[in-house]
Formats: sequence, C-alpha cells, structure tokens
Amino acid sequence: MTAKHCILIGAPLDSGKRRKGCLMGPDAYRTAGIARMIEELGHGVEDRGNVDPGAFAEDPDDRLHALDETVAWTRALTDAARRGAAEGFPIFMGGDHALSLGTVAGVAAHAADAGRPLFLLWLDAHPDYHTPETTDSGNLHGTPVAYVTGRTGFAGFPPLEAAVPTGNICMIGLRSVDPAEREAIEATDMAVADMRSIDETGIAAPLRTFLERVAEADGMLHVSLDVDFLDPTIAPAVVTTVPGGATLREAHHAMELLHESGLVTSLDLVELNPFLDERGRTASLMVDLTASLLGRRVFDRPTRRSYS
Ligand code: EXY
Ligand code: MN
Ligand code: MN
Ligand code: MN
Repeated sequence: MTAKHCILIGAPLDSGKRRKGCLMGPDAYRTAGIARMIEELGHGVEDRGNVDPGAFAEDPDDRLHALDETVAWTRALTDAARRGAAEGFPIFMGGDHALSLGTVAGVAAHAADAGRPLFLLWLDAHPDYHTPETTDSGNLHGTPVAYVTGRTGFAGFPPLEAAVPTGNICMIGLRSVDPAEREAIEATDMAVADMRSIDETGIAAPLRTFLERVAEADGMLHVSLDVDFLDPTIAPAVVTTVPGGATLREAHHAMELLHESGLVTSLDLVELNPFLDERGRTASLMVDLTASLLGRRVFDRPTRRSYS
C-alpha cells in the first residue's frame, strides 16, 4: 500500500441549513480517534485545525438561509482545499454539505493546475443539485453539486476557477430527489445509482464502472461522503435522515473498492450532527469507513469502537 500524507482540515460550517449541530463535527471526529486511526494504518497525518470563514454579514433569515456566511465559507474552503490538495490527501471534516461548495471548487482548481481531470463521487441520499433559484427550502447544503458544475444562479459566490463536468460525476445512494433536481439531472450525463438500482445490482457494479472511467482518464477523484448515505438505523446523527440507505457492509464494501482502486485523492466527511448521536456511534462509524477507504481490511478490523 502506498502511504499517503493525510491532511485533516476541520470545516465547522453549520450555515447550510437551519438546524444546528454540525459545527461540532470536526471535534467529534478528533474525539473518535481519526488521526490515530490514520497513523495506525501507516499513513502520515497532520491536523491543520479548523478553517476560519473570516468576516461575513449577518443576514435576515429570508429565502436563502445564511447566504453571506456560506459565501464566506466557500471562499475560505476553496483556498484551503486548493492548498491541501497540492500538498497531500486532504480530509475535510464537516460541517454540513454546504462545505463542498468550497472543497470541491478548490480541489477542482488544483486538478486544473496539475493538468488532470477531476472526478466526483457523491455518496448521499440527496443529489444536492439545486441552485439558489430552484431550492424550495432555501438551505444551501442542497446546492453544492450545482455550484461546482457551473450552473447559473449563484450570484455573490466566488467565480469557479474550474468546473467539474457533469460527465465526471457519479452519485450513489439517492432516495430523496426533488422534482427540480430530477429534471435537471435527467438533462445531464451524470451517472446515478439510486437505492433501487443498488437493490438490483449491488453497490459494486456502478462503482466499478465509474472507477474504470477515472482510471482510464488518469483522473483525480474526490469522494464526498454524506452521513445520510447510510441507513439511519446505523447512522442516526444527521438531520436529513431518509430510510432505506446503505447498510454497514454496502458502505464498507464501497470504501474497500475505493481503497483498492488507488484513485481517491481527497475526501469530505459531511452532515455529522454530534448533538443527535448515540454515544458517538455515528462519528465512530464515519471514522471506520474512512479507515476502510485508507486500507483497513476486514481481517484487521478491531472489535473496539474507539481508538483511544
Ligand atoms: N433537497 C432538499 C433541500 O433542498 O432542502 C434536501 C437537501 C438535503 C441536503 C443534504 C445534505 O444532503
Ligand atoms: Mn438571507
Ligand atoms: Mn448531501
Ligand atoms: Mn444528504
């Protein structure tokens, strides 16, 4: 196994929706032993602490929730991600999914600097493909894929250095798609494996097909893992629970295939709300899944739930 230089970047962004708690995510991952786990797998690890969004205007809670705050985070995270991707394997510890407006934009800018295409694997119950113009909820955590693919409607957000082509995106785990998102997705060449298709084919089939394409293109691969990709019975610590999600083994199998591919170059861990957790089990599960992505095998898996 090739050792990575993992760079932990905390993104305690909680502005992408109204219910609070994701700001505690980075410290929950630290408490669950993410750095020690990475070291035990033989990788290097450096914790860069938490990103600071800088100043932003408090805005009234009108149609778009916390717009200025999310724009400030997007700017700061784009910079942090661009640097992190140039220096190692960044792991962005969220924070809600609005953080991916910045992390994916930054990683895409780095890939363009490096002259390589960026691919994006979106593991989520939701496609997060609204624009600020189509969202009914006004919650910007439902918009990052639209932003990073260069859709219009993001007035006030930093202009993208490099967009991710929709043909370079694969979404797995979908089971809650709004009508405007469905219509927009159907007009693209995005690869989509909803839970129904996973029932039919298993999770490995769409993932292997996607990974072959990434390998053929010598692409970089960013993985964005939303807690609600998982079934809420195993991952309760998230606001946007949707029944019928990935099982423990489906999720680990996906991570194991990603590890074996050797293609993953950056990772988001998003939507963990530790306030809703049960004795840290969701935080620990997300750390365990990260371990599988970084090379832990079933044979090596400890029976304990923490690394301390
Ligand atoms: N589509 C819904 C909305 O736009 O409000 C739900 C979005 C949930 C987003 C979560 C993080 O994946
Ligand atoms: Mn507002
Ligand atoms: Mn999401
Ligand atoms: Mn989601």
